[in-house]
Amino acid sequence: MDARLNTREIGRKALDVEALKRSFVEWLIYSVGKDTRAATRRDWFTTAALAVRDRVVDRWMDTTRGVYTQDAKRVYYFSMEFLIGRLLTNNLANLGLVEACREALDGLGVRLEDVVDVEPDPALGNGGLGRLAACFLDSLATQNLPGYGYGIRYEYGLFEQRFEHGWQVEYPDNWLRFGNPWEFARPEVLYPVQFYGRVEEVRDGAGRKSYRWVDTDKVHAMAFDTPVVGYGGETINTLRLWSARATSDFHFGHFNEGDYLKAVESKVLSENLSRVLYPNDATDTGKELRFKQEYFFTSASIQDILRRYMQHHSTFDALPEKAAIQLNDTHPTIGIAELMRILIDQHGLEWDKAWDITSRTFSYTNHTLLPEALEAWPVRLVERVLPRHMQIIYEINAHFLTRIKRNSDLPRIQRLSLIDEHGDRRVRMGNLAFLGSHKVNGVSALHTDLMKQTVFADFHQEFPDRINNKTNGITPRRWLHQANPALSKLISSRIGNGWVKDLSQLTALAPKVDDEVFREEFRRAKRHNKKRLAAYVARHVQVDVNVDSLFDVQVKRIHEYKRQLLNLLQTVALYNDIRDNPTKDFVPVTKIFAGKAAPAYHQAKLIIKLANDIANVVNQDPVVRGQLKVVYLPNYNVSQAEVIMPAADLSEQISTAGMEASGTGNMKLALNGALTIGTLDGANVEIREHVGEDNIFIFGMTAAEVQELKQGGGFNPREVIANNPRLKRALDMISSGVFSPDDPQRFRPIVESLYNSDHFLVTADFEDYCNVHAEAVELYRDTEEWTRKAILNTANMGWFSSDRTILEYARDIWDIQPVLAAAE
Ligand code: B1H
Repeated sequence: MDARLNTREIGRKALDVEALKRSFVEWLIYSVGKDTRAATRRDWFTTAALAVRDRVVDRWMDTTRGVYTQDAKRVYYFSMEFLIGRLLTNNLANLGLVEACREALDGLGVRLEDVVDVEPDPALGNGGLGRLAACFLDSLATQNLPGYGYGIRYEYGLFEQRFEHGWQVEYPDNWLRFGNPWEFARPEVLYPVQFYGRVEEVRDGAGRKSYRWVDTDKVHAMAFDTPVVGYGGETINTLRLWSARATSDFHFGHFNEGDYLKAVESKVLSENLSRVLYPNDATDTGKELRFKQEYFFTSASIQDILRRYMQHHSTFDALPEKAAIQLNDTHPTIGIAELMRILIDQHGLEWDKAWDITSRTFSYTNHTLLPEALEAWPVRLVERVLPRHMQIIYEINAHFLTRIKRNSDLPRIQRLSLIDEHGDRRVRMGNLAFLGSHKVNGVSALHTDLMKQTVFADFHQEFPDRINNKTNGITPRRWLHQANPALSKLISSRIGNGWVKDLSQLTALAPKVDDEVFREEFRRAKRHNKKRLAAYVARHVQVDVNVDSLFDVQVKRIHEYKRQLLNLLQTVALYNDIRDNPTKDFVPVTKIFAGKAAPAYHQAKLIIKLANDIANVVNQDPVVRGQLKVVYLPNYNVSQAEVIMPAADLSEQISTAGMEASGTGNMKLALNGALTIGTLDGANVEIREHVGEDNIFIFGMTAAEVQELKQGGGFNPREVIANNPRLKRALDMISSGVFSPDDPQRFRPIVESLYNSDHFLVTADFEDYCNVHAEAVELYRDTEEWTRKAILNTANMGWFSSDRTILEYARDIWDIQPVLAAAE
């Protein structure tokens, strides 16, 4: 890049370097309290972060001031998870200061890479849902859109995964241990959040009823703000996360009874609210503390939004024109009842008025159709924890059921009701979210269609304009510009750097498939990234991988529907092929896995152990002659993904059709030039449309075929296995202990579940998967052809930028416009 800077830019950069150097020394001495000789790498990280943060503060205030003075409509993204990843490189890159910072640190005898590496990776999310929220924040800021993230400042993020004898073991992620230089604590931004207690009915002189929620336990929500730096540094938005702080008037009951210690104890316990992120992805544990977390952050956020709104307004009439609240899945749905409560109980609005304001303010994104993930809180729990909200939910339900009674029979009414009356009664949060929102969206075209056909079929019939699709996207800043400097530089050298803000410009690369030099350079970038990953693998799992082998990557949460097991069975079958043909020349393949399992998800943890046991046997078998290696990288997180995505050749997106709502790892891999092998599920369908069916490997049953098969009840995995000798052999090996000689029975539960039900249709798709996989591996021999397809993937993935997604939300759901920052 340096060679292409003009003299003005070189001059500016020199100034940046000098200024950075001065401020590094200043921060190190006066804030970290060390001199350059005593400073550790961590001290340098803190120093660099504080100095960079310093450079965004002015612009941050300009942004806030601009939005405030124009009283612009803002969007508030409510999410239990923000998987933001490390911020030093991200902020430097978005400010255009990476090279200046590198030089400034060099001048002080410090390597930027060493400093970047000690930054804790904030793991305030589980997977795709949390990472999507983070990509959206980046896109909102980059497009100068006034958007705030609201969530929880978990003291412990997602657990750290280690392998002990190949088993996943979880360790606490104490990411705040050394402080967090990016955030600003706001002890003055404090809101009370109430729990428990009871509801009193009061009547005024005219006999009008109103309600008071009394005898509650109170906790304070305290704000912590992190600046969100848009690309170019023009707009700096805010991520506001809440931390629980005990109040002095906690546990009313105990103090009255004179039980001082009990009262103090419950005060201390109240801060547990923001202690830890629940480690479930696409499942719902139904724990009381989780429900309280959901209410805690939603209530604080709504109070904050209303306070801000009231600075310009004296009635609530214009709230929907000034604030859009987006619910990231059902987790913050209790906010609908909370806004109703505040409008009615605290401000005396009539029901219909309050409902109109509320439902025009909220909108809801659904991220999964898996039944085990659809939140349904027991009525008894909601009643106890939030008694007034339970009343309000009943009343919302009563109004709605009155409306639909005219055109519905009893089963339809039961399906649409907010209350599931089967067994112990539950509040269906998806139904509440749907009803309380003016727009409801799915996250890929297929997923949105399935929402209409299945979970929300009745609601869709009742409100035909409400459901709309917003196919997910990923930010090109982190996932190409920052994570893949080699490819980024190559792209910019040919088409300029406009693609960073407008990813559709990548299509200009498509004609370059015929340019031999470009293909060679494209391969060189990939090889560079594969070397980087190989070094990472050697450092973390001590496996020596062949950089010229095909890097076949499946990285994501471990879940049966994602079918890591299908990949492993194919791996065993390939291992057998190699052993059966000891002289044959196979294309060397490196299978790379990474991903965490929910700590209580035993089957998923057993799959991890299976992968590690297979890796052990395969990697040590001399007959394999390095033609197959299996690697499982521990502790998958955003930083690790940044090393893996640019290095992949083949991207495994092999979920049972109809089960993966969208996927976003699929987009990161394809954008970085990996070819996809996948089912027609989630966003894979749209990826195929964009990259072209010649440049993707599709296999397996379609969602419609899966539906049909399940409805017909005619699927017999035993028969499928009996008819496929390669599959049978792989299963026999696993169940007889070939990979677990120390405990031959270990994997029986996995094999048995395939024989007995195979709920995720692993056996049904096995043969097609193996055939298509073999086709992909064969193609890899043809280096030029493979490169052409890889280039066409990168060139045609521009549509999957989260900038495109966010502009669609802004236009169709939020009705917000860009705002330019206002200097003072
Ligand atoms: C997705 C979740 C999720 N869908 C419950 N649902 C959670 C559900 O802690 N919980 O209770 C946490 C997460 N996450 C994912 O969202 C989908 O599986 C992906 O397909 C999708 O790409 C992603 C973003 O839309």
